[in-house]
Amino acid sequence: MPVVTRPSPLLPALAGVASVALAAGAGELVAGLVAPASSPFAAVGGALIDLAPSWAKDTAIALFGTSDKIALLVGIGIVAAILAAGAGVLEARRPPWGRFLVLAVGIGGAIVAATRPDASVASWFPAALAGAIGAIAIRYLARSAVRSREAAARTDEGPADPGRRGFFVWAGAVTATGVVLAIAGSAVRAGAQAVTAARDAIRLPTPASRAPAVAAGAELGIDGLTPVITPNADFYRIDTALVVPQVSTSDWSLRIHGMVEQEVTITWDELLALPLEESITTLTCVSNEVGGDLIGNAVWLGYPIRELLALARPSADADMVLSRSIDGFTASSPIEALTDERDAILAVGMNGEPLPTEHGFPVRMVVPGLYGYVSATKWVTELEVTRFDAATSYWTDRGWSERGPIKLESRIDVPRRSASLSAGDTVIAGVAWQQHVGVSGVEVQIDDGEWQQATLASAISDDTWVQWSLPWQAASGTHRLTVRATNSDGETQTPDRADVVPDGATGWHSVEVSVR
Ligand SMILES: Nc1nc2c(c(=O)[nH]1)N[C@H]1C(S)=C(S)[C@@H](COP(=O)(O)O)O[C@H]1N2
Ligand SMILES: [Mo]
Repeated sequence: MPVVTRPSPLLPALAGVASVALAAGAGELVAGLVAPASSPFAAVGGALIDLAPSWAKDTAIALFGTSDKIALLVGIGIVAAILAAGAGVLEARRPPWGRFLVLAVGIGGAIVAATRPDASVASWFPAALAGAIGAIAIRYLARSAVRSREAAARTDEGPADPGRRGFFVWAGAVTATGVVLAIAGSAVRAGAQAVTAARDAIRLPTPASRAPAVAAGAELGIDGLTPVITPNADFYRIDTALVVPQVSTSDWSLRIHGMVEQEVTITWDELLALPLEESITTLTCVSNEVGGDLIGNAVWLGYPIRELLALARPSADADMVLSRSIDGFTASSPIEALTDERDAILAVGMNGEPLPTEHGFPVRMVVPGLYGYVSATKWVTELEVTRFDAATSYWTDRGWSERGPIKLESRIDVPRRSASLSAGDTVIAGVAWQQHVGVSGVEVQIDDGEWQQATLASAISDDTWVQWSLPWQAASGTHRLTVRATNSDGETQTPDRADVVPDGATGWHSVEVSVR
């Protein structure tokens, strides 16, 4: 008969610490990947700094000097370890309360991270995931701790028994995994910060040729109407990158190869030394629904792809250029769109700044007139000159059309859908586009009335969208407003509704508004 003693809390406490180490490491890595600006630890630390009374901050600074933040993180780590040990003991004695405690701390961390001033949409995720991983880990490790203790009590083999050894191996492996994940997380974050810092330090050269000044009349200045140039922060973002690629300018180069007489490779410094041109081009996503907002217009700075291709001397048989990004995305562009007179460029600047990382830093393609999926490769590193019958690309492999010329479309921005406004003088306004063709007119229909000519703002060029407006004497009641554009070839936008797959939506945009 074994001696009855109160079971030692050591193993369950270790189980708790190991589980939380794994959870914290996973949280740090996921934070590094999805929300580089924040980690659960940094978020909780930041919140504590903000919440701490000033005497506490002063004491911390007096005690730790410039290491006060490290001291804070170490402090958070110690508190987390104590909580973790407690959760392990709790889980061993009163399951599932230990699990719940870990999960609750994770959710608390998620709430803190999501409410930090620099939070992004994904900031809550790392801590919540960490809580879930910690809860699962603690369930199994605490149970294994209890079992090995019971086995030890039964066999009386003491500390060397296999159950106990097994537990230590498991707990050690789980802890080590957590540490490795945390290191990977901080490496990812450091990489992202390094690229961001390098980007901030870049001074783009003065353009050799400027875009035509945006005429004052291009911006109608109507409340609620989309501005004619889209600020970078508001520019839509579409890509397949779960993690924004972090490409440093020193690592970047572009290789032009395939059906060419001369392979060409160009580095960042070489590209920046070329005479860069400014151009204004509206980008549109093929997935933009009628009335959708996957469209934006920017002043780009870049070098004509035409000139680089000329250096490589493409074969006359080539009809396509397959551009490839650092993360393996590919786009297949008709070679004529890159070699004709249009402003198809390798862009390095967007609205006066280096490209934002999520818009392709350091270098992307911009091609007027083609949807992004067949032209606008971000983080581009390769142009392969080839043929449509020899190669396909990321989206054409998935059922989207081989060719992606942008379709004629128009959109009502004001009044907003289901807006309610007062009767009397008001205005209907929006944007219309068919890049590289141009818009010559916009008409608006109110309910079943006659189509009325809207006023077009001055177009920047055929490669950009154009604003339009129409004064409206709104009578009370519910009204349906519909818009259609006519392009520079005299073709009027089709009313036929087409889905975005395989080559872009068509149909007229309508909004329903109620007038009081
Ligand atoms: N590397 C890479 N480039 C890409 C994509 C992508 O998934 N990966 N998506 C394309 C698509 S579908 C569009 S619409 C545009 C969007 O560019 P933006 O995010 O700068 O607006 O980028 C294009 N370039
Ligand atoms: Mo797209």
